[in-house]
Amino acid sequence: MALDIPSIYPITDTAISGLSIPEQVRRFIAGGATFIQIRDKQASSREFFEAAAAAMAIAREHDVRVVINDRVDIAMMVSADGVHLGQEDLSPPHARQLLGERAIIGYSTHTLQQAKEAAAMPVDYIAFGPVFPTSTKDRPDPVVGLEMLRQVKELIGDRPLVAIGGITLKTVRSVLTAGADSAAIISDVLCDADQISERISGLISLAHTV
Ligand code: TZP
Ligand code: MG
Repeated sequence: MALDIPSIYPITDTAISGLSIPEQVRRFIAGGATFIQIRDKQASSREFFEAAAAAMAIAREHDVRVVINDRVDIAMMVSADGVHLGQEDLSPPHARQLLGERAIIGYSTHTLQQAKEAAAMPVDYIAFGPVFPTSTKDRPDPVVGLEMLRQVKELIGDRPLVAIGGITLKTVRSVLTAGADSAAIISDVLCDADQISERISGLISLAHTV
């Protein structure tokens, strides 16, 4: 069955928020998030594992799904719902072999060709971006824009499409209108640690108007 993914998909970033991963997850959930990615490019493996385990305990209390960025091993150890993989991570077929049929596997793509290849892989959603300029990612791929996002939606058919990169309260409607099923957002949610829940609920309300 196709993955049911909510229109707002927040991702943790400790450097931007200044908060621990469990605390970010707590605030995402308080704002109404139901599907979260745990991402931390700076933490050691041990720190990432411990933070992910603590965040999973919170998510489980609220029936919120969590995918782990990059790390299939940590996703398995903390019994996460799945992983989010990039072009340089373990490939989706190999991750599927380890995680089994029920795990959620998301896959980042940055060109039409990559999106087309992803559609032939055992992935539950395809992320495409950066749709807009972003300063969150080191060495980001070239900006793809809304028109290419539309083309990807046509290319991949029913596979859920997640737009990512530079999405804000001002632009979230545009990516959903262009065909994205979900908007993955880091900095616009985390830029003010005291407003994380409010920003999430504002984004969810906006998404409902599309
Ligand atoms: N992949 C493509 S752009 C990006 C990732 C992880 C960063 C998204 O962060 P932001 O702050 O929402 O632009
Ligand atoms: Mg990755």
